[in-house]
Amino acid sequence: MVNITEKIKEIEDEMKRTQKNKATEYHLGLLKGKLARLRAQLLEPGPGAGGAAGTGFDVSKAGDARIALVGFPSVGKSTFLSRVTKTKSEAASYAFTTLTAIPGVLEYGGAEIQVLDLPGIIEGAAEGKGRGRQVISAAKTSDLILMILDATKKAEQRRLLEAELYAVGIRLNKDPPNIYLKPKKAGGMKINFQSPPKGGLDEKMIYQVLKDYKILNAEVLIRDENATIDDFIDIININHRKYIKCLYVYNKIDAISLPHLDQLAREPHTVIMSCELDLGLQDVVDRCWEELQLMRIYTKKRGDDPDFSEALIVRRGSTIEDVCDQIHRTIKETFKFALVWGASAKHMPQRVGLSHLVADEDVVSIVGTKSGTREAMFGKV
Ligand SMILES: Nc1nc2c(ncn2[C@@H]2O[C@H](COP(=O)(O)OP(=O)(O)OP(=O)(O)O)[C@@H](O)[C@H]2O)c(=O)[nH]1
Ligand SMILES: [Mg+2]
Repeated sequence: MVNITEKIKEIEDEMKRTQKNKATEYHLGLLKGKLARLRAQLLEPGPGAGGAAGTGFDVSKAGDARIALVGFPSVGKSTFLSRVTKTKSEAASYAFTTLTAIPGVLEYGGAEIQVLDLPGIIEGAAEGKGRGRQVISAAKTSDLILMILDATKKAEQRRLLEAELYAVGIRLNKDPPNIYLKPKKAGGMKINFQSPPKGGLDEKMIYQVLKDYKILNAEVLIRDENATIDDFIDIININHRKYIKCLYVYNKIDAISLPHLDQLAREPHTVIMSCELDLGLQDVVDRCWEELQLMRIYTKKRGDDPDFSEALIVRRGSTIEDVCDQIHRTIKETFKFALVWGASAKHMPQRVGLSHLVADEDVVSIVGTKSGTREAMFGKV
């Protein structure tokens, strides 16, 4: 049997050789589908995949969220970890200083975020070069990827890294495609478009790729007019896809010119820093917090000052009800009203119900019907 990696290489070569035009569109679509299937096989442990290929490092999740530091060797990942957390991760001028995953804790106004320093990855990581696959598996478990880039290196480093992550099914700063696909036992193919497609996806293409996946009966509804064949292939392989936010962080700006720095800083989802000069680090941390879309809610007992040492962490868009659930699952049963101080309150304090939307750093006091249970209602139980 030909090795999966070799088959992948063959398809990639054929794709490179094939000119993109109307006539080759369907053939290229089919090749993309095959490629995605092989890559999924590569990540699955089992015969042909070379053992437990998809497992990451043995670091348990801790804190309110996890951030993974991903980048080529020597870009400053470990230096960054040592600067923003109390953990010291060895940093040195030679490549591959870090050989395993090193967790640190970033404290942010009462929230605790786990930051994972990872070994540097190299081109071909997706196919298993170096510790690439392990690093990428660890990145897949994170809520945010910090792609650490060396500002002194060529611009293509970013594209190369993105390609590695793409190959293992990580989609950065993107929502899952708005496509409905339901394979059926019988009934043939029912393919519908909510509005005429603009992204080059058509019935023939969908039919052909599904057939290649041995799906002959299915219901398909393309809800997004801009959906592409890549999006459709992602939907077929949705169990192997992970949609993760990514912040691009250019380090070592102490070593580049001002115009270059200015240009980098203008790229979307990008921050710049110098770990060496301790420049821009707080900016990076603030941006991380923003990207995680979390909020810190502080609780207050009646008559006491708010407790700012510990925060309840809820997702953006949360209500008082979510805050209650975060404190204790039974607290809603005796809930009467809540008092809120902070950005979400019209006046201080505002008396609100369960559906009130809270804001980051709000102070909340929950008042229950039974005075005996009040003690249990404040703070983490
Ligand atoms: N000029 C400059 N050098 C830096 C900066 N940050 C880190 N370095 C240097 O870059 C080198 C690599 O730093 P590390 O933190 O070990 O890099 P890494 O990304 O963890 O590398 P691996 O573990 O090998 O993947 C070290 O010599 C650091 O002193 C910076 O802001 N400016
Ligand atoms: Mg390192």
